[in-house]
Formats: sequence, C-alpha cells, structure tokens
Amino acid sequence: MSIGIGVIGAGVMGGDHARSIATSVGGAHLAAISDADAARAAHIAAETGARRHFTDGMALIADNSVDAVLVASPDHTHADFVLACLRAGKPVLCEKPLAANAAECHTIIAAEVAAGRRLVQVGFMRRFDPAYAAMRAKLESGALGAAVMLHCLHHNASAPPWFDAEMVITNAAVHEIDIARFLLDAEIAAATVFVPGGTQSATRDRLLLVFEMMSGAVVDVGVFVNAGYGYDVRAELVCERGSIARDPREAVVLRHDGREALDVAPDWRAHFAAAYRLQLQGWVKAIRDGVPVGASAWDGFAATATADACVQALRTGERVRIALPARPDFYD
Ligand code: ISE
Repeated sequence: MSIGIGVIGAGVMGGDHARSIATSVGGAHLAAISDADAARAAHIAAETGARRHFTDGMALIADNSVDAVLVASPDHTHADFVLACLRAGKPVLCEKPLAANAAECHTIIAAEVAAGRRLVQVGFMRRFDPAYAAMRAKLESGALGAAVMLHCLHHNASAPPWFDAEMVITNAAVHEIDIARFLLDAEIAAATVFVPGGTQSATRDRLLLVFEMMSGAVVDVGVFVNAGYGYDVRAELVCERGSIARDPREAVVLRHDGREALDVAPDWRAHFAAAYRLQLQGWVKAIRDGVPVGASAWDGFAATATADACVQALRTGERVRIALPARPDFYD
C-alpha cells in the first residue's frame, strides 16, 4: 500500500518536499498540502497533483487520506502540529526546529513516550548526506583511532538584514550542533561563542563557536551567513591516526583558460539535494518497516537546548556548561 503523505506549509521548503514526494519517493504519494495562504496551497497542489489542499494544517492531519505528515510551516507552529500528529497516531517528519524552546520539545517527548511508539523524526537532513554518513562509518570502523577534533565551516551566500547573531546560532549553527552530536556520538558538555571583532562589533553575521564534547573531543565551528560567494559547508574529523574530511563535490571539474574550477552551490537546497531526497526515502522506509531512522524527538530537544546554551554564551561572553537530563530508554 502506498503511504499518503500530507505536507503542511507550501513555502520554499514545503514546496520542494511536495515536489520530491510527488516525483522521486517510492512507496508513497502526495495526498494533501496545506498553507494558511489558500492560493499558495492550491498552486502547489495543481503543480504536484496532490489530491486535496487545505488552509488549516489541523484539518490536513485529521484527513483520512493522510497517513503521515511532513511539517514545513513557520517555526513557531511546529510543536502544535507535531503534538496533533501524535494524538492522531500519525508519523511526522518535522523540519527543524522541532519546537520553539526546550520546554516545548519536552512536551513532545512526553507525548511520544506516552504514545509508546516512535512517530517523530526531525528534519536534520545532513544525517542522510552521503559524505557525512561516510565520515561516521569511517570513524566507527576504528581504523583511524578516536576522534580528537572536528573542524566545521558553514557559509551562506547571504542572509536577510533581520538575521541577527542569535539566529546565526538557532537557524544555521544548530545544524552543526546536530552533526557534531551525530558524528562524534556524544553530547556537547560546554559551549563558548566568539564574535570576530569583539562583542561590541557591529557585524553580527559571523561567529566562531567552540564545543567541548562529553567524549573529550573539541569542535570548532565558523559560521558566516553573508559570505557572498555561495553556500559552503565543510567538515574535517581529526583522529588519532589520520583525518576524515567531507568532500561533497560533484565529479565535474572545469579546466579553462589556465584555471581549474568547481561550482559552488547557491544555497542549502542545492548543496544538500541528495540528503533531502534520501531523508524522505528513509522516512518512508522507516514508516513501512517500523524501524525509526534519522534524528529523533530527543535529538530535536538536545539541539534546541544546546543552541539555547550557545545563545547564553553569546550574550554573556562566557563558557556555558550544558547538562542535559538523562535520555529516556525509549530513544535507545
Ligand atoms: C537554513 O535555515 C537551513 O536550515 C540550512 O540548512 C542552513 O545551512 C542555513 O544556514 C539556514 O539558514
């Protein structure tokens, strides 16, 4: 039986997901789409062949043709939709962040544990990126020994003027928080945030974050959201006996006029296109097999709580210790 997916949110990300489900994901079909803007929902429905469209995400969740829900609506609406999916017993893939704050993430965890079934996946799509997955597999092989450092770089071509330093953390660096936890299989024990040019600097679009992991490894993350030249994400794991670097480049290299060149993706949708597609396919397979994959509600909570600590480190200029509560066995 094909799984009927309902997508909440017909903006840039919701539209992309709807098109992928309609064209590139096996074992599922796009059953419905919703958006507060009726014309936008109708437009994506017509483009993708979605059978139903709504202005109310709650009506989409309740609809009988919808077996599973993808939440790509504005961030502050995520928690209510995820909780409604849990009440309806429907699997849900929620774009990051899982919720607006750690307390709301906790409410979701409590509801999922009470439901007794893993229904929530968080859209930290990098976990499905072939290059990051290969880095983790190589580290786990043990051939290079333990990881001692992780260097991360995260550049966006440009960000809107209202994108402030706290958003650099909660919107962009939160992916680095998740990928550090994923690659190193450890929680972040402490965070320090440096503002290049000093805390009084007028430029608030670049930050250097340092994470001390529970494993003893140290992570540095440079985020610059107005880098100009394109979207660029890099990572290198330094191990006891070698290093593992992420190289997601396409196989095509242009040599012309005395230069060798590679294209730089304009944004994360292009850079992580394979990861987004594999995430959707992995989610559908997980629903069919009953074996969860990807980031859990717990991972969504840990990322939000750690990002909150980083915001505190930014505001105070101090090293902030992070002590998460014990992870429920349910998420083992
Ligand atoms: C954006 O919201 C994302 O989620 C991208 O993955 C991230 O790389 C980018 O910096 C964010 O603004």
